[in-house]
Order: sequence, then C-alpha cells, then structure tokens
Amino acid sequence: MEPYWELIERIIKESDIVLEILDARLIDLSRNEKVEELVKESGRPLIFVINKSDLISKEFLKSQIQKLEESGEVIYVSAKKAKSMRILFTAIKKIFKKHGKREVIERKIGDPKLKYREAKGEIVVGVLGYPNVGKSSLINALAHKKKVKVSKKAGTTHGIHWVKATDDIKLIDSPGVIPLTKDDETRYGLIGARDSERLKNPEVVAIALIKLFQKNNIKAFEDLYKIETKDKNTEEIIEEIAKKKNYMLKGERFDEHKTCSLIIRDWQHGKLKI
Ligand SMILES: Nc1nc2c(ncn2[C@@H]2O[C@H](COP(=O)(O)OP(=O)(O)OP(=O)(O)O)[C@@H](O)[C@H]2O)c(=O)[nH]1
Ligand SMILES: [Mg+2]
Repeated sequence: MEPYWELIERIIKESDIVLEILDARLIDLSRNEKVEELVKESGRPLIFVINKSDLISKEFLKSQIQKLEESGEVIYVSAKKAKSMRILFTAIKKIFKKHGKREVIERKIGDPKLKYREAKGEIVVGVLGYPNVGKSSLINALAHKKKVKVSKKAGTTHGIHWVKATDDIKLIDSPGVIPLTKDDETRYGLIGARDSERLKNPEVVAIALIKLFQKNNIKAFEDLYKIETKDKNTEEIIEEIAKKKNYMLKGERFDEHKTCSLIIRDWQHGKLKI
C-alpha cells in the first residue's frame, strides 16, 4: 500500500468515528470509494458531512441527496455557520452512543454477537475528504479557534493534526485524500481538489461547469457574468464572458484559456453559487 493510504488507514484505526467531508455542490463526485471501503473494513461508523451548503439552493440539494441517504448517516453543514456546529456535535454524540469506542468496535468484529458497548470517555473523530472540501475549516469551527491552517489552495494540510474541540471530543485533521483511480482532471477541477491554474485543460472543466449550470441554475451564472446565454452553445458563452471581461488576444481572438480559468476559480472560491 502507498504511504499515503497507510496514513489514512492509521487515522481510521485511531478514530472512534470517521467523517467523510463532501462538497454540497457535487456530492457524488466528492465521495471517495477507497476511503469508504477502508472505513467499512475497519467497522468504524461513517458520517457523511455535506459541507459548503451555504453555496447551494435547497432544490439543488434535494436533487442530489437521495442516493447518499440510502448509504448512511448524512448531515448538512457549512463551516461558516455556528448552527452547523451544534448539528455536527449532536450527530457525533448520537453515533458514539450507538457504536461505542474503537476498542469495542474491534472486539465486536471478532465476535459479532457481543452486546457490550462502552461509550464513555473521549471521542476521537477522524476527518477525511478530498482536498479543499473544508476539513480544516470545519475543525477550526468545531474548536471555536483557528487551530489548523485553511486556504483557498488545494493541498493545504500536510500530515496528521490532532485538535481538541471540547473536553470530550478530539479531531484528527488530514491531508485531502487522493483517488486511486486514474487522474481524472475534470473531477479534480470540479471539486476544487486541483486549483484552476494547475489544470492542464481548464476548457474541459469550464464546459462541464457551464453544463452543470445550464441543467440546474443558469440564472446564477448569467447574473454573475452579466450575460445572456439563451440559444448559445458553451463556446459562445465563454466568448461572451471573455468580451465582457475584455480578455482578448491579438486580432479579434478571445483568450479562452484565461476565461475558462476565471470560471473555474469563481466556482472553486464559492463566487458561483448553484
Ligand atoms: N462558502 C464556504 N466555503 C468554505 C466552507 N468550508 C470551507 N470553505 C472554504 O474552502 C476552502 C478550503 O478550505 P480548507 O478548510 O482549507 O479545506 P481542506 O479540506 O482542509 O483542504 P486541504 O487541507 O487542502 O485538503 C477555503 O477557502 C475555505 O474558506 C463552507 O462551508 N462554505
Ligand atoms: Mg486542510
């Protein structure tokens, strides 16, 4: 196993509960199959924490969550809202009561009939998820203090960080998980796991984003760029934005690369809300 996954396994092993942080704007794309598989093998309970829910409408959320709710415990939060922290604490305590400490979970794996459950003492919560989904932001919000580094750039956290949130809850921050499947740049760009300027093909990601807005909320897109998109294809929409921003090259040509990078940056930084 690669060293990276060994680190993730270590975090899971040390945790009583694991949180998988997802991006509310692209729930399915921000799930990591490998992480979920490792958590399942460990027997630890998993809570899906849908973060950045301040960036989406209720309608959009409803269209996305059904499948996830069938897979386990789901909560919706925003690292920017105090109310979300109460929701998160309540969910952690409820799940802890139900499953108990990690030692008990491991004993249970060896003996599935074991009824004994010890849910006392400190709760250790492992926080996993792709780069930039807001793991460190949530940890700081839970601890009511800036204890770990947060930034707009993907790949901010390195190594493992232990953070005491309350007298009885300890959190483990981790670097964003990297998928084992082949390097899918569109997925990385869409979920913000790779910054716009590091993408080789921002055009492909920007087109995927425009299509996402065309399907769900084109008005939000039009309002941000102050353009009309009716009867226009993605290429024409990009050109329209380039003209508005005056991103032009020599001889009537527009700067497609720069315009696409702008769209992706606005999405990744939460200026484009769906
Ligand atoms: N609008 C909004 N932005 C958020 C939320 N949570 C985090 N962010 C922003 O998302 C960016 C990434 O946040 P981090 O907490 O550094 O993300 P991370 O998952 O720890 O990222 P890595 O350490 O790179 O894996 C920052 O610009 C945060 O301000 C949220 O709930 N809503
Ligand atoms: Mg981080």
